[in-house]
Amino acid sequence: MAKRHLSRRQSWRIEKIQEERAARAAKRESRALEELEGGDLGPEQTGLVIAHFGVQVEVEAQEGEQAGQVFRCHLRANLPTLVTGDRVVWRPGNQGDGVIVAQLPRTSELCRPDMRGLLKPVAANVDQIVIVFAPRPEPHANLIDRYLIAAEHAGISPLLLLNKADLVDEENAASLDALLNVYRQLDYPLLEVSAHQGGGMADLQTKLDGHVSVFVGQSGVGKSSLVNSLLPGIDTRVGALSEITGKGTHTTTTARLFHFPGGGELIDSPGIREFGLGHVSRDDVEAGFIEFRDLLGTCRFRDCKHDREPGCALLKAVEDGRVQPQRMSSYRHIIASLPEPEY
Ligand SMILES: Nc1nc2c(ncn2[C@@H]2O[C@H](COP(=O)(O)OP(=O)(O)OP(=O)(O)O)[C@@H](O)[C@H]2O)c(=O)[nH]1
Ligand SMILES: [Mg+2]
Ligand SMILES: [Zn+2]
Repeated sequence: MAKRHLSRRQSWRIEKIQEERAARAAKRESRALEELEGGDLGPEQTGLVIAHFGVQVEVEAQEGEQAGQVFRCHLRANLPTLVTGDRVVWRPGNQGDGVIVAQLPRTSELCRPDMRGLLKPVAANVDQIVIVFAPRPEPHANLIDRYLIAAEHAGISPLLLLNKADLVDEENAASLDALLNVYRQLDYPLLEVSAHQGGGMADLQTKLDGHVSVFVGQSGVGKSSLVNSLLPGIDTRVGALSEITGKGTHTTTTARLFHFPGGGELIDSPGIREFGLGHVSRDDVEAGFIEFRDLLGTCRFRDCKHDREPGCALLKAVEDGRVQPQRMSSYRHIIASLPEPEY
């Protein structure tokens, strides 16, 4: 479709229509909430947010007779943004609806900036980030490094997961192996699996048992397919790659939490186009490169930018082979993409 240039008047109309639509939705929501609050609400109890839909969330009851049942809940005003994995206090209403009263403190929070660069939590209370990639769509080391920084920043252990191992062929084997080697050398845990053919899936299950994990990665790498393979009967939606671009088609639209029968939880999240790191500082980025840790602070100049300064410990380490050139260039790329610091 050809891009149409909208006149200012047209853009203004569209914006106005969207505003009116949002206002109507907010009004409907507050009426629904009023009605619930006016009726007979059950006692306050704890629950787990298992999915998020615009102004409402799905909460799984954790106490009493209804434990395990799912309720569509409305949010009281002034609540912080809730995400999948959040623990909440809520009150059941009638007909499977409920009201969230409070958010309980989080033990961890994985965040990423939204389109406007504002920090947005993606999942709460997880203890493992599974960074999924595949031979197709083509993996980007820089994206993996960004996830690793976010994981280190949030204090959550990462697990690197190459899915679609059945698609490794003569053409892509060498470059994939080079990519995997970068992370093997850094001692990051790494698994190769195929959601379709089942290879490696038992090892993956062992790594997930007893943990609260979140699957992250580009659209189309097979996160939801992995969920379906691990949890027969779940049947969450998967989508083919675009024939034109070879990229994922953004099939999963909301993060959703699943339980393993033997204990542990898994959150499937929507794939991303790009993972900005607007919320971290230069120091955070450096801390996210674990192989830099012993080197930081040992450059000749205290304010060394590790660019071409004499006596730079990082540049020396690259020369000596202690830091991999690929990681150094990834580091530079990420630093260059950070917003200018404000003084
Ligand atoms: N060959 C092969 N294809 C796979 C495998 N796992 C998933 N796929 C295919 O990859 C495509 C994308 O799978 P999804 O599970 O929807 O990917 P996703 O990561 O959940 O994508 P988003 O929800 O868009 O983020 C589908 O066509 C799957 O059938 C695998 O192990 N081998
Ligand atoms: Mg998906
Ligand atoms: Zn330096």
